[in-house]
Amino acid sequence: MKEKLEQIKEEALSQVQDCAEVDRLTQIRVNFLGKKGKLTDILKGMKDVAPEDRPRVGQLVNETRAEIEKVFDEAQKKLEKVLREAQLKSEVIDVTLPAKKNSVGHKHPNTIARQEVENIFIGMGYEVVEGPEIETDYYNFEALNIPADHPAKDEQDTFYINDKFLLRTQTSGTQVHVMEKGKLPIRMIAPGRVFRSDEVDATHSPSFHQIEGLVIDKHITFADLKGTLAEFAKELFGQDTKVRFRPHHFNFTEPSAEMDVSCFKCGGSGCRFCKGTGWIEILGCGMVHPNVLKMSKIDPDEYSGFAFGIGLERIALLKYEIDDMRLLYENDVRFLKQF
Ligand code: 2NM
Repeated sequence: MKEKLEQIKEEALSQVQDCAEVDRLTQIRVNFLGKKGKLTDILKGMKDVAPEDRPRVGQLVNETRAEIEKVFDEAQKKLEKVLREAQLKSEVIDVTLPAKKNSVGHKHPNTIARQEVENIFIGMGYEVVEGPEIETDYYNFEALNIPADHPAKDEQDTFYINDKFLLRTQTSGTQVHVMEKGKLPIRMIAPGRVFRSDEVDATHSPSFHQIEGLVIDKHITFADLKGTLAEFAKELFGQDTKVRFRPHHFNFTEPSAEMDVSCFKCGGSGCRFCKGTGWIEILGCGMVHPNVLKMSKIDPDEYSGFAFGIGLERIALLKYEIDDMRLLYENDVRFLKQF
């Protein structure tokens, strides 16, 4: 009996030593210690042992069992430790690696320019109002004192949807909507997309953006227009910026003018940027025509106002010294993300 136990123990030890997998170890454990295991078989042989020897033999079996169990437990712990270490090794994170750069996107140069212009006028107490891109002939032309036979109404310049509706060629329609509401005074800017049937080139596109401004109150004069737009130019292009007004014609304003700013590249001495003139044209403006006020039910004897229109792309091109408007629309991210 004793020899048999020794033999089983030796056998178990040798199998455990050779075992490198937890599953296999469990199998071996069952083979030796399980209900049908080798050690259990031995216990079945107890009935053949002389009764006086049974306690001693029983103790021996129990001791052997304890020893084998101990060996199994240690082997299992060892194997599990090896497994754990292998897993940890495979999951190692190098915290010293540089982080991946997060790409968060950026504003389009048009958006930057629009927000800059908006913020200057918001700072002067103006309201930002957006209107529809599809207008009626009345809001885009008639209400702005542009008669039916005016060349600007020509099919060549305007995208007509039908007899009544068209794609707005300027944002002034939005100003008319506000004037019609009759809440005075008005201090507003109307930014937005406009459409003209133009061929694409470095300075033209069939769709571009405008910011038009409108002020209506009692006693508004051309001096208010000049002071306001001179201040705007200084805030946009720098405090040293000078402005000049050249007479012009718009149907919706009288008198009308175009405003130039002193070249912010050369300071006015003349350079390639301002084509040697020292001045750069940036907007059209004027005193709102009495006919325009009347059509929107505002009494021109009581109220007067000034208005202006700025081409947004032109501002963006000037500010960022881009020489071709098409670059703003081709959406090459490598180009756009520079600004
Ligand atoms: C310009 C130039 C001058 C203008 C006029 C109006 C309105 F609706 F009040 F009559 N809004 N914008 C205006 C005046 C626009 O763009 C070059």
